[in-house]
This record gives sequence, structure tokens and C-alpha cells, in this order.
Amino acid sequence: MPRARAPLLGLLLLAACSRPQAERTSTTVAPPVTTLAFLPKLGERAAPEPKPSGMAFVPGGSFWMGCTGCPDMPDAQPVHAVVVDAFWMDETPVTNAQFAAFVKATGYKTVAERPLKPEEFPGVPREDLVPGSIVFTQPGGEVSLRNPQAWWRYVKGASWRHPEGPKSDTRGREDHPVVHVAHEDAAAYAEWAGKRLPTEAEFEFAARGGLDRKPFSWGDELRPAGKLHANIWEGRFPSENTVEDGYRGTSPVRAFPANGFGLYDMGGNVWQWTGDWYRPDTYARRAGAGISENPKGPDDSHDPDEPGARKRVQRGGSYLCSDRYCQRYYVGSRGKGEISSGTSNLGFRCVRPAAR
Ligand SMILES: [Ca+2]
Repeated sequence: MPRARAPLLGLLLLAACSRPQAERTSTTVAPPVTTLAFLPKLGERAAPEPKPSGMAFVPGGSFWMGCTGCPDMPDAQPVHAVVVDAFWMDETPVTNAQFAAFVKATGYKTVAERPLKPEEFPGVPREDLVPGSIVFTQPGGEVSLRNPQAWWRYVKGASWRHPEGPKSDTRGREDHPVVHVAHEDAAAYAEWAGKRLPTEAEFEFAARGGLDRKPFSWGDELRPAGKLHANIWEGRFPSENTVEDGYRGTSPVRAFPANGFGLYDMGGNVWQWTGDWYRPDTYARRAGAGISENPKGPDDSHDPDEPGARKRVQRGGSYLCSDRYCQRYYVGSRGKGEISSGTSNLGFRCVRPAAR
């Protein structure tokens, strides 16, 4: 659905993250404890094969999926029991250097670089049908958090090669995550690399790093011992960025500590595509059916906020998430995005099954 690259629709997609946070409680659907006791436990299994370069072993096991203490994120409720098999996961989001190698080898053009077809944009003047992508632009003063158009702009010529527009490039950011990738761009890279995108369940299990029902991939507190463990937004979003964590935009993929599985940037820096379609009722449907084994998401997509758009799940939050906006660095929280739309804070990483 290329028309989604039109600015308005793209902005609507992002508006879904702007709900303020309310008091924290949690809803849990508990399966029988005796059943869970028979499931594989974390860390039981050692890596079964030589470690693929740049990938970490995720041992598989059972876990509680969903956001603990996020009542204003109903799509991440209820917390429910899930089992995933072992797999390998990229230690970091795919970097600009890695994506450049893929493009050099294949000649691939991303969705944001392709010409726009007039028939797919009825009513839009020809001179405006210029390839581009959606770029965060910091407003000069206070704006309403209900108005994402105040900080998102469709920039002609913006793409993974030119993250802020035609005059920008990725020099000096080779080890930053690639951005402005649509879902099919991420899937094409994964296929070339002999991998695939993670399911949402795999992403969350991996992000938790072996910690049970913690709010963050690194534990209980946003700033343990006063130190930030992810590239998020500090200050009053979106007009004030104090850059307490050292990064105004994206950061090198290993700039913050790895989690318990040796995975970097599982929260913050950039959103990351998963292979699952998005529906707000996925967890509610699943929780009533007992323990889910290797769930792959629903067969279709539906977002009541934008019924015509086809969306896949995104996870991890980004450098634009703060305590007053987005907050999707919570390890159990969910994101969503129209499949043809890339943005300046959206990337991906890949997985590969582990030999049994
Ligand atoms: Ca930051």
C-alpha cells in the first residue's frame, strides 16, 4: 500500500504511541502452575552449534508475555504464558554498514527510494510525487502530544542513505542502525542473509534476557544506580532534549549494555520490525487458549485507530520514547506500523532457528 507514504497517513500511524501513561497495575492470566513446571526452563540448553558471527544464542523456554504494569497499553494485556524454541538472534539491530553490504551485493532499492505511481496517489500533484520518508523534526516550542504532525515531516529524498534528507548521509554512522526501512525491505535483507524476522514472541522472550516479569529488559528500574541503559529521550518531548544519555538521535548499536542473552538495543535506539501482523486483541484471544507454543501472530491485521492500514508489530521503542510519550521501551509493550512506511527511528534485526 504505497499510498501510506503520504505524510498524513504515516503520521497517523505514529500517533498511536502518544497516549499518556496512567497508574500502573497489571492483568495476568495464569495457566496452571503444574503445567508450566514441566516446560523447559531458561538456560537449560547450551548453544548446539558454532556461534554464527554477530548472533547470540537464545535458549528458548517458557515466559510470561505482555506488559507488567501498563494499564494504558491494553493491547499488551493480559500477561499470558508462552513457550518459544531456541534460536539465534542478531546481537544488534542491522547497521548501516550491514545494510550497505546487502545493497551492494544485490542492487536492492528500498520502498522509500522507489518512484511513486500517480494512480496510487489520486489528487496529489505530480510535482509532489517524489520518493521520500518520514523524518523526526524537533519543534522549537511546546506542542500538543496529540498532534504528531508537529514533529513528523515527509522529507523528499529521505531514505536509509540520507536519513535526514538529501543533504545528509550515514558517514560516521556506519555502526548505527539502518533506518527508513519498510517491512519488505527488512524481509528482503533477512532472506539475503539466510535469516528471517523474529516473531513478536521471540522478540519479547529475547528482550527479557532471562528476567521474569520485569518492566525493562535490564530489570526493575529505568535508571538503575542512576545510569540509563538505553537510548531514549530525556527532557520534555518533543521540544526539549537534554541528551542525558549522550545521543540526540540514533546511537552506535553497542553503545549501551547488552541484556542477559548478550543482545543490544532490545529497548530504545530504534523500533524493530517483527514478522507478526498487528491486532490489538492478539493477547486476549491467545490467553484464553492455554499456553501458546511458538505463536506466530494472527492471520490478518486490524487496527481500530486506522482500519484500512495493514500493520505489522514493531518492538523496542526508540530514541524518541520518553516518560511522557511512547514509553515503549517497556519490555512487554507493543508497537505497530503500516508495512510500507519507514521512519527515521525504525529499523530491524533478524533471527535464525537453532539446530534441534
Ligand atoms: Ca537519547
